[in-house]
Amino acid sequence: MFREFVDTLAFKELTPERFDEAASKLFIELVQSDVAVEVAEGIIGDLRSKVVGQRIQRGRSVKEFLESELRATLQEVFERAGWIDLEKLAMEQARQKGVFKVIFLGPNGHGKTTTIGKLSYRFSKKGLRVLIAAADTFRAGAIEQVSQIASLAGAGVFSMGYGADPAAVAYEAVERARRGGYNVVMIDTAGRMHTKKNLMDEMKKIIRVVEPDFKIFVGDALTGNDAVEMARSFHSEVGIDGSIVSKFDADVKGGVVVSLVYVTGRPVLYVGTGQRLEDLEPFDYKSFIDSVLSF
Ligand SMILES: Nc1nc2c(ncn2[C@@H]2O[C@H](COP(=O)(O)OP(=O)(O)O)[C@@H](O)[C@H]2O)c(=O)[nH]1
Ligand SMILES: [Mg+2]
Repeated sequence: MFREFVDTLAFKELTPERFDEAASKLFIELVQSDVAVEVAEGIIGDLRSKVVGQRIQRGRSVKEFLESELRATLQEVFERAGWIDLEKLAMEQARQKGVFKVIFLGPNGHGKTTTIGKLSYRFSKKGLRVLIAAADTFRAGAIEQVSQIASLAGAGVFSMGYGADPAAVAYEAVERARRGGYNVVMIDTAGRMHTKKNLMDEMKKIIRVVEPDFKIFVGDALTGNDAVEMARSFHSEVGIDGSIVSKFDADVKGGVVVSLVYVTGRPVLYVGTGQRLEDLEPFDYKSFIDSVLSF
């Protein structure tokens, strides 16, 4: 009895009403940071089921309490997805299997080819020999672009020209890599076909033929929900292992990272921070959460 009385003095219960009132502001904060609306709804829903009914110390505001719980919820989203040191994985697998095969997926213009150049550059500096498979045989200029990027990054290129079957290019590139003593094959793909179904079918075919060790989605931070929708499609059609978010140097709030991780359950490994080869940084979710929740 006495205990209960002390409790009502010391604590207040977080009722659904109190939660909804305070959470509507957090929801707006998330959306203003470019988190996709449905993802912000999902996160607030997760938060709701976790905290409604909890007792908050009197003197502590509901807002403060929810902010710290939201931080913890976001941390869980990132922790569940895990993090992978791709350079380490590439080195281990190249040692074990001879060639580590990575495929890059994502919409046209989101930064796949540029990102391949940046990663090749990082890998080359670690002593890995990288061969880039020019399997975007669709877009005009794609092969010239990849050749130029490869030569800057210290990587080789394998191409069979425009109009070639992308799966054949990827397959032959892996063969070439095995014979040529390369450690890593990075498969560049087209981001657009005549229809989305054609695109997905083509990606599935490449994946069936080369059985990549790692599938990376590349999404442009500036496009917001567009990148998230495409990531969802790629993930449900072929399954991705992680994402890289490009154009983080532009004035972005970064919520697209939260959306990608939430929707795919896979980590963001790096962010692109410019157009130069050096402009790729391993992604650190802890400092990122601080910047998204700027309260
Ligand atoms: N500012 C900036 N531009 C980028 C970044 N990544 C790619 N880009 C640019 O985005 C454009 C499209 O990139 P590209 O690699 O061709 O995209 P793809 O069609 O997916 O292969 C190019 O002009 C790149 O220079 C980045 O991290 N920051
Ligand atoms: Mg490209």
